[in-house]
Amino acid sequence: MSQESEYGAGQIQVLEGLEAVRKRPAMYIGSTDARGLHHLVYEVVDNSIDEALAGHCDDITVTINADDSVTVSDDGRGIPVDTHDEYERPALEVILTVLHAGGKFDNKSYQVSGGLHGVGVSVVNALSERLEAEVKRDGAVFRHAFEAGEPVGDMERVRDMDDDEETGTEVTFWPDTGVFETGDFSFSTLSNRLRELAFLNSGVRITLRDERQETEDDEAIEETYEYEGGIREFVEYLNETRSVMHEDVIYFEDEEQNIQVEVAMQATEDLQGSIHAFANNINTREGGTHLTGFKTALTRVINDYGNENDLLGDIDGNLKGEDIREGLTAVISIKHPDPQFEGQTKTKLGNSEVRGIVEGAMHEQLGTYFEEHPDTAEAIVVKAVEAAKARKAAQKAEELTRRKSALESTSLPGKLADCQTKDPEEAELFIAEGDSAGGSAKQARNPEFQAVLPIKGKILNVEKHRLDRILENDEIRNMITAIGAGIGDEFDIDDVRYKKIIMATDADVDGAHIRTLMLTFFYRHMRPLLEGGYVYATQPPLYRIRYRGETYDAMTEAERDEIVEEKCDGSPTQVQRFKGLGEMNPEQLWETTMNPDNRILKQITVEDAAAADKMFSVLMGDAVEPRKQFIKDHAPEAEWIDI
Ligand code: 0RA
Repeated sequence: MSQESEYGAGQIQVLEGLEAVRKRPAMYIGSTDARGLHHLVYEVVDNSIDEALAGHCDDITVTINADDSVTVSDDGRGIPVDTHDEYERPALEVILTVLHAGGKFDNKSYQVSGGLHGVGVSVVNALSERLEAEVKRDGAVFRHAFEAGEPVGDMERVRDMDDDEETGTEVTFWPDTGVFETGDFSFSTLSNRLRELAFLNSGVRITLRDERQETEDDEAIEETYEYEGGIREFVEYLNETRSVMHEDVIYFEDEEQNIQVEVAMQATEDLQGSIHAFANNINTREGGTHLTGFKTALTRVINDYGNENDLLGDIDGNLKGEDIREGLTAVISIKHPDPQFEGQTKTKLGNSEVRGIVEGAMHEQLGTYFEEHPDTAEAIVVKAVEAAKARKAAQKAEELTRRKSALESTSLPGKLADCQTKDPEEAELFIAEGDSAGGSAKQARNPEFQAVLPIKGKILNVEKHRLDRILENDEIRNMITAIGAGIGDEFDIDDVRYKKIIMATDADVDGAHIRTLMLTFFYRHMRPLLEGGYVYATQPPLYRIRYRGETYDAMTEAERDEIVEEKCDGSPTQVQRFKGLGEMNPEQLWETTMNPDNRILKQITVEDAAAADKMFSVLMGDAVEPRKQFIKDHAPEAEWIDI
């Protein structure tokens, strides 16, 4: 019997759709690494958020179960269960098996998901070994299960409920281990995104539970995010460790042409700005029309205020946008019925009408705010004037380095041992802590493609200095010239000389500190380097164990003990502890840390700009108490700082 006679036309379409997803998962969820894995959760949560935005849901719970499956439940209307006309199957089954079916069921006046990868729950289903859905609606509980996206049996009506009004959806899925490179959900990754969603959608309560490990009192780890103040509270959260220049967060909202605009901002004494733009709950890292509208209006309003009140006397001409944005924390969030996402990572908002709407709203409302709060307005302008002066000083310093280097025979730093290849794709730069590690690395390296730049221990904490001071620092200037792509606004990723920039620091507290200082510098002044995944950290072993002519390396004490027991019958010939890279001889350094065949590198990525910003401001800023708390909270993971 041929397949065609077994299945109706609708069923064939379903199977073809699922197969397409399983064949090319990355097309639907971006990737099959940890990022893609977490995306499955976001995809389901987005549907619950849509229910919340439509006013039907206020509680969402995400549970990482003990068996590494995830359950998302909400108290929305419940996925419809009545029979679908075209498919002659329960709507629940159609929504979970037909690509993009979700939106067609409801004339949702406002559907926010469907943005970046908004592909619908059917994609999650296709990429899960198993998925179970439980729906409460119409006075009954319904269940349906799927394997690899295909229904297992028919939807069942499990029981009637006493309470006719009780509704909701609960989806549990077991990600397909054959599709994803990892099945390990990260509490902190989920927590950052769910917290962000709670900030962006005020009033929604989102709970994250982790049932994989229990705490001392047998409780699952649980956090709840609920912010009545929405993005106002987001800005307060980002500014927790910064000294703010005015108590209240400036906030306004507007709606035009069915486009909702919200802006929250607060100026701080800090030097780092922290501006985050969202469209339909998606972090538009590449910016777009909403951000442009915001920046244009901000620059104009502040310059107008400065001119009218004679506050710009000390500088020629007007303040530049970057002067004004120094130390400014802002969140811009728009919700659009038909968002256009552009750019390399589809995180740039393209809708041209948005620019004028945001600009107009900002101009009017910020103008009014300044009239009503002249002290705040003046403080902001005075700070921007200082920033403009520092910018001009930095420009001079930059011109100086440029001119100086042009005069020198080679513009590369003298301490750099460069590699032979000029192809960035192959070239690696090891930034080594201290002259002894640097010296060893220079001997150990393969000079064809490995360059070594030793830096003196603690580089400048860039979180606390403006660019003019930063450029006076030799270690930082050496890094800038070695990497070769400029700095700050001038940074051009296409000019990088190495596509692997490897921080080679010791596996101790000082090493962690130096890594953090370097990362702060990369994050604040060469961010595309991190976004492009060009930054790595070495993970040198802590122990080397010898037994019967074999050598084993251990990254941790536990691993050492395991090797001693299992490989050396409990009595190894030698156990050597490496205190630092500088103590390894060149051959050991090559074998353990530099040889691409053996070494373990940790790629540093920035998943979430707001979380990274928060981390750097807490770790590197002035406030001491929040830093202690942050380190306490993250102590188990603090050995490696993941941003
Ligand atoms: C289609 C139509 C309706 C709701 C939903 C889908 C829905 C989907 C999900 C996914 C997770 N939670 C969800 N909650 C609802 C509208 C149903 C109606 O008109 O009653």
